[in-house]
Order: sequence, then structure tokens, then C-alpha cells
Amino acid sequence: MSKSTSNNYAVTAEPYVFNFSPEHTAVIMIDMQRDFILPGGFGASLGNDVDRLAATVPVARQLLDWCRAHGMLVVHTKEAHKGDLSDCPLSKLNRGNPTVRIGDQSPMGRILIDGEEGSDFVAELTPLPNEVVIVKPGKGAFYATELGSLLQQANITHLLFGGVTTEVCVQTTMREANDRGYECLLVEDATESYFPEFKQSTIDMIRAQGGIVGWTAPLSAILSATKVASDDQ
Ligand code: C5J
Repeated sequence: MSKSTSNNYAVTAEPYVFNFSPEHTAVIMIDMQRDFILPGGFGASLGNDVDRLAATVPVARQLLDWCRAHGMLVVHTKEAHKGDLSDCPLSKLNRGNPTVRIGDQSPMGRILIDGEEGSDFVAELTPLPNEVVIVKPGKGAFYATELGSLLQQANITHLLFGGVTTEVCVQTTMREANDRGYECLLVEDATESYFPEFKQSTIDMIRAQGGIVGWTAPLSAILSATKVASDDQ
């Protein structure tokens, strides 16, 4: 294989510097859907303060814009089910004995059903036509989706993560990716939880023990990442 020189980026991160090449890196924006972020959606119906999540939207947008400007593969995921709920296990449907269930009517259509208003992305984070959208029935984005084969085909080795919620779908997907050999970085202010202490614990867990799941850094560290020339095999 011929050798070419490409630009890598070195990001000041925890637990140590994270190096990546945009060519082999994808950004995965997890579940920035109205049902989790806007009043009247699923998250709000469970009694959560959705404003916490809404505050990450501009940061997530800046992250996407940086990645777009650097020609990176952009992947958006959405947690959504088929209208007949055939991909929603009963355990998920009934967990917590909720008054409002997945598939029920809400002010934004049927909750977490693909194609309904609430299952769609918030306006600021609408995918561009050339970007990938993964519809996932689980918390992890690799489970029962085409994400793994798609990343392999695109020669992706590194992943940047943002999205909601930190300790549920973001962390689950990051752990799935870590087990599959990807070098993963969570962008701390591009992710949020309904529970601030869960967000902090997740960040701590990810970067503990020398980065047992991966790295974390704020968006500012990505924006000010140092360019370093490297030999690309
Ligand atoms: C949840 C998610 N929290 N996207 N989904 O149920 O994290």
C-alpha cells in the first residue's frame, strides 16, 4: 500500500491526548429527537426536566459543523420502533409500568414510532442529505442495525460521540463500539442526562483506568485541536 501524508489532530482530553484523523473518524450523534428533548415528548411524559437536554443542542450543532467542515462521516441515530411494535420487546414496552407507553398517542404523534413527529430530530440537528441515519430499536446503536458494517466499509477506526442521554444510549453505544475496537471520545458538553450526577459518573467511568471505555473532552478541545502531520499507511 502506498504511503501518503495526512493531517491528524491531537486533542487535549482525559485521561490523555486523543489523536485522530478525520478521514478515519466518524461523529455519532445519538438520539437528538424531539421525544427526548422537547416539552410534550416521551422524556417529559416520564417527568423529566427536558430543558437540561435542550441546552446541549447548540453545542452538538457546533460539533457537527466542525466534523462536516473536516469532511468526516456524520451518523445520526434515532431510537424508534416500527408502527406495529414488532421490534419492541414486551420488557421494554412495559418496564416501569408507565401510564404513557411507546406507541401511545402524544402531542407529537405516537411515542418513539419511526416517522412520527416526536421521533424526528430537533430542527437544528436535522441530518444533511449525505449523512447517515440509523434507526435503532435498542439503547445501543450497534444492536440490530447496519452501523457496524457501515463503519467497516467506510474504514472508520475512531468515533466522536455526542447526544442523549449520556448514561443510557450514549454510554451503551460507546461501550459497544469500544468492544468492537473503535477508539472513542465523548464530547462532554455535547451530551446530557436528565440526571446530572449520572452524566458525571458516566464521564468518570469512561475515562477511568487509563480510558477503559475511551476518552472525554469538551467541545473547545476539539475546536482547538492541534494539527499534526502523520504518515498514513
Ligand atoms: C433513553 C436514550 N434514555 N436515547 N434513551 O431511554 O438515551
